[in-house]
Amino acid sequence: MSRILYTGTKNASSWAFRAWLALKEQDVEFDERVVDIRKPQRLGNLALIAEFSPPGAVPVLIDGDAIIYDSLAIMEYANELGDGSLLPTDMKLRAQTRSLVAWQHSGLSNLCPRLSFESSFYPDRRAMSANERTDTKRLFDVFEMLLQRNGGPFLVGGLSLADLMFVPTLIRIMSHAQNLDTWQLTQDWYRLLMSRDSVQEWMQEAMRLPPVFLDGYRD
Ligand SMILES: N[C@@H](CCC(=O)N[C@@H](CS)C(=O)NCC(=O)O)C(=O)O
Repeated sequence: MSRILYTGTKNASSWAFRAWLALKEQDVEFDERVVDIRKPQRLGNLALIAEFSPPGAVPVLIDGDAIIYDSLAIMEYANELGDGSLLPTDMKLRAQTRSLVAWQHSGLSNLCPRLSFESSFYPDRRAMSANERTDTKRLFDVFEMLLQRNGGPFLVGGLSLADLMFVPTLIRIMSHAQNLDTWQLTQDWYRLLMSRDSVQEWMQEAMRLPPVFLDGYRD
């Protein structure tokens, strides 16, 4: 197999998760090399990645002589290698999908840095702060509106890159949130995503790993 995806530790690497999901969902064959991104070995392992991929980060996909780095580039490439169904054919819906993808990819909110992907797997999780609840409301209101307007079951109708981009974010939020009654469509959408073979495969492995504890979680 000349196609190799370098991913990260499965309970710590949300960006690698997204790229991996797009390849799986498009039935693209690839070999996987898991890079241990936990400290203290993180720096040394990523230095090895930097020898062939300028950002020195995961994910990175090697396909023959092409080196494709950054989750979003890999997701788009996976879609093109596959049947292209992860971006809608309708131009406006496609632009909407790309807006959602770009929103997540460019930071989304203050939610992700403090509510790390790693923390989704902690046995003893803290309650969300008031700010985190406010950010969740803002985001979930958007999801609820999109699921209603586009008719579901996914954000823009059929499964798209936008859904896959948000999977790790949903996992972070759902593992910490308390009362989600206001967002019934969003809950159904989350359950549907979590039931997919691709998501299950990654998560089953992630849940078997020892938790990666980060500083600042309880501050
Ligand atoms: N924008 C990049 C972010 C990738 C990223 O931050 N990956 C983490 C692991 S999930 C990493 O390798 N960080 C090391 C670094 O950026 O130096 C992408 O979307 O792929």
